[in-house]
Amino acid sequence: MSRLARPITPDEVAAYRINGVVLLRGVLDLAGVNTLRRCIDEAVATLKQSPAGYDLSSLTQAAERGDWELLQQQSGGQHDVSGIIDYIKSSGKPFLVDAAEQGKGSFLLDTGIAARLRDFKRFSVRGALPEIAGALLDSEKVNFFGDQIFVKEPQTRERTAFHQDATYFEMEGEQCCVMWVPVDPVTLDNGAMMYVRGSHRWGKLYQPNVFVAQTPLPGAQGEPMPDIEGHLGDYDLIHFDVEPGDMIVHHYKTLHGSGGNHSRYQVRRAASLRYCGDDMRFQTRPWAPKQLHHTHQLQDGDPLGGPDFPVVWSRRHSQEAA
Ligand SMILES: O=C(O)CCC(=O)C(=O)O
Repeated sequence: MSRLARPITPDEVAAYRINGVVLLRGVLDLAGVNTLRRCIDEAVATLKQSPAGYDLSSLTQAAERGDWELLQQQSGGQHDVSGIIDYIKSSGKPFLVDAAEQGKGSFLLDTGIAARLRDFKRFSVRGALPEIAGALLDSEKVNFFGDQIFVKEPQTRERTAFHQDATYFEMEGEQCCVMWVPVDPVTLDNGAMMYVRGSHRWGKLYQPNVFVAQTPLPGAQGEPMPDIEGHLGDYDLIHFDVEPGDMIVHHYKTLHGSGGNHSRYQVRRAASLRYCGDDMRFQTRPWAPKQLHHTHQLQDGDPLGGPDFPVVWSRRHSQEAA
């Protein structure tokens, strides 16, 4: 669990609402961040055993070599990997890689760590993070609903394609935020996140993509994502250099992406934690990545609740405790 190192200010709440993203500098105690780092390392060490764990660099490299055997081996878990690679190839869109980078490092991703690691769950559902969500979402209560880890080792060439989280998630509404919590110093050189300022208010739901190319997920509905990578100068992009103890929070409709890791030594490890407020409702999206640990049977329009969407903060309890 992590403690709030300082209160969230009204200016930070306003920045989140207006820009769709806010940097919260020095908001987490370092003991909490150290616990998170240990959890991320444990998840990475056991990535091969996780049905939602992927080494995206080894997959893109296998696709480039045409190693269908390896791609098929990876297809039994969260994603039909070989089907997706086939679909990327038929879309004619390239993998998004920083060409100058040799590609010695890997882009690693896993989903649902809170369901596997007790300390990761405590970090997500108690202490500072639910409290921050309460402050930013202006909600009576906050539900936790999911997590991922994103690791870019030194000399990783794979970018994270610009995307909008909303259409990867089976829900709709406005009160949903995503916390990107780094456990390493991060700058543009080793893969800082970039956000399109104000894009959460464009009134659009974009097709989710495959993360390492602009190709949409098979069957995905929504507006085609603009080619942001190809026209970076046309967008109002913001990024933040961050240190352990900082976090970046974005609205789930804010467009964002990141580059590869060009550092020779500095790994870039982060967790992404997702929280919902009162107005969020369940919405089926058949193309959305499977949440393998979920067991609910919610119908479209149902409020979120139950063990997959636990209530982790409420205004009433926080006022009583104050
Ligand atoms: O770390 C990354 O490159 C991607 C993170 C992301 O897309 C997210 O947290 O929603």
